[in-house]
Parts: sequence; structure tokens; C-alpha cells
Amino acid sequence: MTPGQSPLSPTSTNTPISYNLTGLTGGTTYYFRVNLSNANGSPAGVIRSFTTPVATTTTTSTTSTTVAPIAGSSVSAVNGTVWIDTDGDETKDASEVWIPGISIAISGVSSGTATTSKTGAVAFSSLAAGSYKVKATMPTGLSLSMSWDSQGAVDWEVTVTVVAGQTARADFAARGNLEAVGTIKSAPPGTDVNIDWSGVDKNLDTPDDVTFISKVQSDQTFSLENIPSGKYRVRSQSLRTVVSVGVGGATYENSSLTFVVRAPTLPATGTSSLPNMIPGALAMVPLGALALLASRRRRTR
Ligand SMILES: [Ca+2]
Ligand SMILES: [Ca+2]
Repeated sequence: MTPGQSPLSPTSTNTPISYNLTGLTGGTTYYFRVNLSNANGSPAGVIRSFTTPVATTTTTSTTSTTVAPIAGSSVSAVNGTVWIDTDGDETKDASEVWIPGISIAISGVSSGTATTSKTGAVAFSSLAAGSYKVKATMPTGLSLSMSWDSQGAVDWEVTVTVVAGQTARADFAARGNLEAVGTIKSAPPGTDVNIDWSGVDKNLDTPDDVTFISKVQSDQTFSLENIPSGKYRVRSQSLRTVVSVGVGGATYENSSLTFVVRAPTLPATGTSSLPNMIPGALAMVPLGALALLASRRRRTR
């Protein structure tokens, strides 16, 4: 017994007495003994016991909400690329260059921006399914023009529908508005001519630089089509020359190299028979076929 709970009140006589014991542990047997004390002596009582009931825990019901984990297969993405489509065939050929440093924005269920990597690529991942607009920004002052995108009009704006667990694509192509022609006096035919372009940041020797490759022909000439303006470094064998090319072009000449960048020269119209033939040929094409001809070709890469 707890000492503070004993002894019982000495005034309780001839009537049953009760006592509330508090702080007992459930499921435990307690032993007790009543000692009486009066004029006849102080006999010790018999030891008795009681066992407290086992405590029971009452739990109240709770409501839980189970959130299903997002399966890996439901994560969607949009991947994109930007390149210079030198030959204008709307296909990225091995000889054509990617354009790093192009800003691409995505908007829709969620939005964000990214810049194309060294390989001209962006990736928007972990997207929710839905419709998105992907817009690439043409850098200014580089004599570059939009020449293709993977949807609709050539406006470098592509709407994609992202399906759960799948990757959609938005690809963009540009063409430069200038051409380069040059001669290398000492190099044998077939020699590679590496022509580094300063890229979107307009500075050479930065990560967004791009290298065009041409070859020396049997008459010592080399050429590039549809290139942008900027700074160029011409490298071939021991040759290494930097040329700045403006929107109007550039001319460089020394004892071993000439490098001329200019707006493309067009064939004289008077000597070509094509202008006379085309209208007659088109006149024989049915209207529906004309519409088909006018529609844009799309190619998957
Ligand atoms: Ca191409
Ligand atoms: Ca650069």
C-alpha cells in the first residue's frame, strides 16, 4: 500500500468501510492486511489480495487517405532540337550543325524555359499530360532565319500534346542568309577546312561555338552555303585565320587564303529556261494536287 493511504480512519466502526485507491497499475496483484488496534491488543489481520483489471486501450477510428504513387511510366517529356538546315531539306544531315544557346520556352499545364545544349537540344521532363506550346526564340543580328519547325507554319512555335508516359518532340531549323567561298593555295584537294562560327553569343572560344566543315576542291576552292554572320576562324593544316563577318559579309585575303562571305549570288534570270517552263507545267496540275504541293513536307528524323 502506498504509505499515504494508510491507516484508515479510526472512526469507522460497525459499518463497512471503503477506500478508494488511486494510481494503481492495471493487471497487477496487490496484497494488503488490516491491522486492528484497541484495548484488547493489536492483532494482525490476514493478508489478502486483489488484482486490478488489465487496462484496455480504446482506440478511436481514424480516416486515412491513400495517395497512389506516381508510376514512372506516367511521367512525360518534351524534347527539342535546333539546327542549321544548310541544304533546306528539313532533315538534320550529318554535315549540318546544331545551334547551342537558343532559348526555348514551354507553356501549358506548366511552363519553363531552357537553352539548347552543345548538341542543340533541350529537354522538358516530368510534365503532366496535356497540351503545351513550345516556342524557340530566334537570336537577332546573326543573319539567321527560321526555315522549318515540326508543326504548322514556320514560326518556331509548336503545339504538342503530351501523353502520359510518352515523349513529344518540338524541333526547329534555321538557315543562314550568307554564303562563303574561299581558296586555300597550299592545301591538296580533299583537305578539310574547319570553319568555327562564334555562335549565338557572337564570341569565339566560348561553349556555343559551332564548326562547319568544308573541303578543298581540285581548283583550291572551298565553299559553305546558308551560313550566319558573326566571327569565323578558318582552320586548315597550319592555316589559322579569324575573320569577322557582318550582315553584309566580309572579304579576307592573304598570301595563302581568301575567304569571302556574301549574300548568295542568284543565277541570271535571262539565261534560265525555268521561268518560262514553270507556269505551263503548273497549269496542267489539278487544283487539289496544287494544294498538296503547297502543303509543307514533314520528315521524321
Ligand atoms: Ca538538311
Ligand atoms: Ca560563341
